[in-house]
Amino acid sequence: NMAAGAETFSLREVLVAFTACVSEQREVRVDPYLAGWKGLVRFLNCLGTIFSFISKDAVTKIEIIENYRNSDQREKYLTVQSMVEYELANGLVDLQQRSKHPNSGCRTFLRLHRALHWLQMFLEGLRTGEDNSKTSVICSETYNASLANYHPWIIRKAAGVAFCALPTRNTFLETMNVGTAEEAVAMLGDALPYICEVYKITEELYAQHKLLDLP
Ligand code: 1PZ
Repeated sequence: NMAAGAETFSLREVLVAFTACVSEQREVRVDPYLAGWKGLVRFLNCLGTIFSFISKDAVTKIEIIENYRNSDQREKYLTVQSMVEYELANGLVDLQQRSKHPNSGCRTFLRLHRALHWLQMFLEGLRTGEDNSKTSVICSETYNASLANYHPWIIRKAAGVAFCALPTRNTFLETMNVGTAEEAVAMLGDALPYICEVYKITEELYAQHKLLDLP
């Protein structure tokens, strides 16, 4: 049985949040980005406790950035562009190894950014997959092609075990609560270009400032 309120949850809200991320000046807004991630975490929690170690890490990272958004420097963290500019100009980023600023906005955001790349590939795999394809296979293939490269063996192993608990593609699409599997596929088709755009803008920004390998 679903907890009260959970039945109103829909992955649509998540995708709507990502559509609101890019500003007219092509900047990535932090608040809707975090709102999108919070929705993803709620969705992940619906899939079972075996995914808790993943959602906990995502929550930790969301909260680190939220704390910057609630601090005296909140204006500096309005967009990813202003965050990068502010933290770099003030020496708030550890570039070689984690020491004085282990939880900089830049390095924390980079972890979510890498996970967004996986998400983009995973949702595209789901969207274009055969009716009877296995979500666990789509998930592990896209994970191995992206995020896994940044994770130590023990995490890759735990992730692989968790993926086995994923339901079939059709059940997974229905868990998204956007209607039938066909309707979910249509929504993914509408929403994915926005996620790709958010990813692309961030990737270019980080590349330009040589921040893609932040420890
Ligand atoms: C639908 C199935 C969900 C599969 C999720 C696939 C991603 C697996 C990620 C497993 C990593 C969890 C443990 C934490 C690892 C951290 O070490 C890393 C690096 O952070 P650092 O150690 O440098 O501080 N954290 C990450 O890479 C962020 C991972 C966030 C993953 C969020 C997934 C949200 C899924 C939504 C599902 C629709």
